This record gives sequence, structure tokens and C-alpha cells, in this order.
Amino acid sequence: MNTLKHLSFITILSIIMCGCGTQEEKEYRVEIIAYDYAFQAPDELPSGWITFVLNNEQAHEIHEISFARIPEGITYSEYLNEYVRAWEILLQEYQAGEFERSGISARVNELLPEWADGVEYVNARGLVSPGRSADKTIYLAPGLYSVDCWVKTEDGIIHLATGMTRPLTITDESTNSPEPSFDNRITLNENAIDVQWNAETGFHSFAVGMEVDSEGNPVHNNIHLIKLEENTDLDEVNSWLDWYKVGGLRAPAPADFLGGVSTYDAVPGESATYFSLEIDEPGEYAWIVQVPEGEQLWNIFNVQ
Ligand SMILES: [Cu+2]
Repeated sequence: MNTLKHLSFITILSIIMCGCGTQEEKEYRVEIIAYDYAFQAPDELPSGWITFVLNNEQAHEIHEISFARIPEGITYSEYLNEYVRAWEILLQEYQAGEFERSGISARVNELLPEWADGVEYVNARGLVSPGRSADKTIYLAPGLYSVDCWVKTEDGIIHLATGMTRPLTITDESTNSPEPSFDNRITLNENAIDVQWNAETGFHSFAVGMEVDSEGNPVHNNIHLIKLEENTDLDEVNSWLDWYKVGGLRAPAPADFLGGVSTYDAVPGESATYFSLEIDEPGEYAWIVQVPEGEQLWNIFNVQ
């Protein structure tokens, strides 16, 4: 990881956090440091566009930041004890073979609290391998959120259940930050990843749009950039990206993840999803979108 770049993250963060900047519109950056298994992050932030830097340079495992907005009237403890606990039980039972994959939704509906439908995910999941940092810029409205990592340990326990979670209050105050500008656009079509960019080393920012089906639902909900090694098996990576699968999203990851997003609200022309990452060395890379097992959606390319 480029040390200068990292230093500049910290410097920008300190300037913004001390409130001594000018009133003009500028990016609002916040660094979240990941450890195995905890986050170091602020408890409270203003509302609006915020660029979160997931710094995974201290950890030894792959991590992500997922933002879940907790429904009004529900506390963070209730979210952990009722909602997260339900997913934990589901996962344990499923991994123990107590029901088939087709039985997941019935069982999870029994386990989840009544208010579960009110939990709103904002750009969940942007996987970052140890030793790396990546950004994503999201709009957070005032409310109570949980910042979580849903990756699993080697034993199949979600990081969230081992302490990788924090409450975050978004206040009525505003970040006064503009919707982000970006260098490159990615459009995810049903059978193709369309990326307009110069694949070279350096820092790159992206806006993601998804094609929608006849009912208006996005055809995909995620994209990741990985660095390929000689033995990287993209079919294996695709199947590992499936959280529900036994062994899915379990450490260690079968590839080196530089960043990306998962989202449910980005459609073409409405660039609601932004992420940035750094390509720190030449080599072979791939954009990969998780699709059902046996299908393939990736673009392999070389960086000189
Ligand atoms: Cu994690």
C-alpha cells in the first residue's frame, strides 16, 4: 500500500474532523480501521455524503464495512440480540445440515423479529484484503446505524458476532459535502461488465450503475476487483462470494480483494453507488460479479 496515500487519508481526516476547514463544499472523509475482530470508528457523524476509508492494513483477515440502518424505536442492543442473533442461529443450523438451502427463507422468517423488514442496508459489503485500504462514498440520512462485517471466521462464525460491529449515530447536522465526482463509470449488464477506464496503477474512483430487469430490479448487486495470482480460480472465487453457502465468505479468502461494492439501489443513470481503490502494482486483475454457482461473470485484464 502506498504510504503517502495513506498519510494523506489521515491528514485529510484530521482536517475535517477538527472542523477547522472552510465552509466550501468538499469531500467528507472518515477512516474506519479494521482489526480481527473489531472496528475503530467514530460514534457519531453528520448526515450527507460521506467517504468511508476502510483501512484493513492492521488486520490479518479480509473484512468489509456494511451499514445497516436500524428501524426507529429499535435499539442497537435489540438489533444485535434479535436480528443479528437470528442470522447467527440460521447460519449455525444451516452449516450443521439441519435444512436445505431452499429452506433458508422459511427458517429465517421464523427466527427474525417482526421489525426485521425495517432494517435497511446501505451499500453493504465491499471486500478488502489484509494490507489494503479502499473507499466507498455513501449517503447517510439521520438515524441509528450499525457498522458491521459479515465475513466469517475459519470456523464459520460471522465477524459481527465476534465483535466486529459498532453503533453509529448520524445526526441532523450536515456534512455539506457534494455528491462525489468520479473518474470512471461501471455498468453491470446481465451478461457483461462494462468499465470505461484506463487500467493502470494509481488511485481510481468509480460510479456503478446496474441494468434492471422487466420488473425494475437490478440484474446484479455487487462488483469486486481482485488481483490474480497463478493459482486463482475464478469459479472458486465466485462460489466463495456466496454468503449463504457453507464455506462462503469464510477466511481465508481465495483471492486478493482490492475493493468494490454491493448495493441494491444503483440503476443506470442514477449513480447512487461510488467506490475508489488503489492499484499498487502491475499484474493480472479481474473484475468479478457474484452470480449463481456455475455461471461466470468476470473481466480479466492486465495492468502494465
Ligand atoms: Cu471482518
